[in-house]
Amino acid sequence: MEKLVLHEDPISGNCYKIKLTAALLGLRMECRAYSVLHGETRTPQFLNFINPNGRIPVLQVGDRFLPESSAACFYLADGSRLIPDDRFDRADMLRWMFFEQYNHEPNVATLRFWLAFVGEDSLSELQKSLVPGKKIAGDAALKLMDDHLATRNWFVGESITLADIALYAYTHVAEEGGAFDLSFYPSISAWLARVAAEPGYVKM
Ligand SMILES: N[C@@H](CCC(=O)N[C@@H](CS)C(=O)NCC(=O)O)C(=O)O
Repeated sequence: MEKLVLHEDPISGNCYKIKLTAALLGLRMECRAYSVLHGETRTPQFLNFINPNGRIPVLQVGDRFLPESSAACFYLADGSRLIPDDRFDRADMLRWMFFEQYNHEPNVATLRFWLAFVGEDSLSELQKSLVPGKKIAGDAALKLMDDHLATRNWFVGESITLADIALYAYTHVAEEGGAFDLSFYPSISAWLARVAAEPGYVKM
């Protein structure tokens, strides 16, 4: 495999998904840190050479740049045990990764970032007005996950896949900032412990 460099911010769960995928697969990857809070992904240099979308994570493979956490995880895990062999299960794994990006991350991750890192007093009026709706939508996503996990150990199939990694990243830190209480979701809590017990697991 070509040299791998992760352009990241250590506070970001999107970046952690890629680091956890690499760790579970025993892949070596260099990390370069940028501060989202200080706007370091919005410099002309970053926009011109790393990601015109101004966001981390970006996985650099040799001299090519791959933004979007799900795409980067897929690149690393292609052909590995983290992607199911079965055609339906493979599509079902993508279903949960799309769910994570649409229903989970914009609510659970955004509220963590706003409340635990930006601070409630520093939010704009627009952001403050969005907090209650994001809390309702985030709890709906967590409830759906908890119901799914009530009868199974993993999101898809009989072992950990990228679906679990994608959803684990922001779920295990969902309580940071105080918007969510994981004690309401016992099946999620048991699943979090299963992920953390995987050989090669690394903390965020
Ligand atoms: N859909 C993208 C989301 C990336 C994203 O939102 N990155 C945030 C940090 S987690 C960021 O770079 N924010 C900085 C900014 O928007 O200026 C992914 O999954 O990688």
